[in-house]
Amino acid sequence: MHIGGSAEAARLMEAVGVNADGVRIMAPKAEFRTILVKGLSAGAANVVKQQMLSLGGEAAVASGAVNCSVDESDALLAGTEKQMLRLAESLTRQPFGLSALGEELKTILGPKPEKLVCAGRELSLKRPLVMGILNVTPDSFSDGGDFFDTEKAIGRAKHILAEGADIIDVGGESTRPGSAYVDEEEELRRVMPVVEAVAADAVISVDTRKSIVARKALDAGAAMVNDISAGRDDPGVAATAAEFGAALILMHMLGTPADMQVDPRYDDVVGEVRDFLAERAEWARSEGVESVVVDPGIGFGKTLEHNLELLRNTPAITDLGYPVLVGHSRKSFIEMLLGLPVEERLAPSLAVAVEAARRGANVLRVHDVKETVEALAMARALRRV
Ligand code: 8Y7
Repeated sequence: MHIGGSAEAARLMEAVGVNADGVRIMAPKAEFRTILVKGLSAGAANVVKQQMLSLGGEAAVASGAVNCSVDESDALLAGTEKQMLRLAESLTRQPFGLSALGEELKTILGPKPEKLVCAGRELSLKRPLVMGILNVTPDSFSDGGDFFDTEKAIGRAKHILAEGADIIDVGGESTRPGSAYVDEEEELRRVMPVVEAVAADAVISVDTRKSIVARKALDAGAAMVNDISAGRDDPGVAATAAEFGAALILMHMLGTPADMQVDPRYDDVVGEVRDFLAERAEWARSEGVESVVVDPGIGFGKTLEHNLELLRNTPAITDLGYPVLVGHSRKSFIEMLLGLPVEERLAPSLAVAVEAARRGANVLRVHDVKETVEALAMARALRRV
């Protein structure tokens, strides 16, 4: 994992008085990176190790890889960003499937997305964005359905904006574990008045799995579609988002909202979530979506340890090259760790927001907008980036 290294190094170099060319050349030498590559053949692991050593870096491989007494080995690459870039370049000319690894390393080392374009609006990703949650449902778990009343919901949307939210996520279908199905008329009846009331003044994301709901909300001025099924329930969401130039949030979920928390299992939770998101993002792009956002789906078919592992490894998701959304706010994994009821999960939710942002998350989906904006601003001031 790396933490804002070359940006900090570049800033220090500018302060030293280095010119722009110098910063470009030297900053990659000032950032140390470690990258874990999984499942190389013993031969490939040896090539990677030799290359990395010749570049002055290191590649830690299984002891049996050297004499091929094991078939496979992971490799922990360690070196400066510059050494990693040179490794990527040389691997693209190698056999044993290493050219694909070279290309993947280039994506990981390449520039991170700087903005999110959605329906003609542009959101800068230079700082993490805060997405305020607005559930327009009678059974949402953490606000008890307080905002089901349309007037109340519109008032709440305005409040979320005044608190500094960059985006409002408006949802008419509860996805809490075991929740009931909501038909499209009902979902539209809940969501549309809010979208119509605030779309002119705000970036609205519509939280829906149905393309018909997405279409009506986008038509009324929404700019994003938040699909927790990642297009698996209704593949039409991607073409619909594409038609409006809207951003599409693709979230990982194991199982369905009804059964997802029944004994979720993974061999490698980070790898499986990452591969799923890579596949869904490719699919969305093939449907014409230009602004894809990926989301590990905290709490959607995950144990406490799965959630923690995904949050710790946020960089493995940002490495895909798409903006990353994290939705951790007040979720039950906090209760599993700390035993706190939902109304007492603010402090741990803020800690997760700060740590996720530090690891490269671009959008934080939260209930407590004002507190999250303040926590992120303070944390950012201390990092100077
Ligand atoms: C998430 C979400 C929920 C999330 C995205 C809750 C709708 C449960 N969680 N959408 N929705 N990511 N993209 O606690 O983590 O808010 S519903």
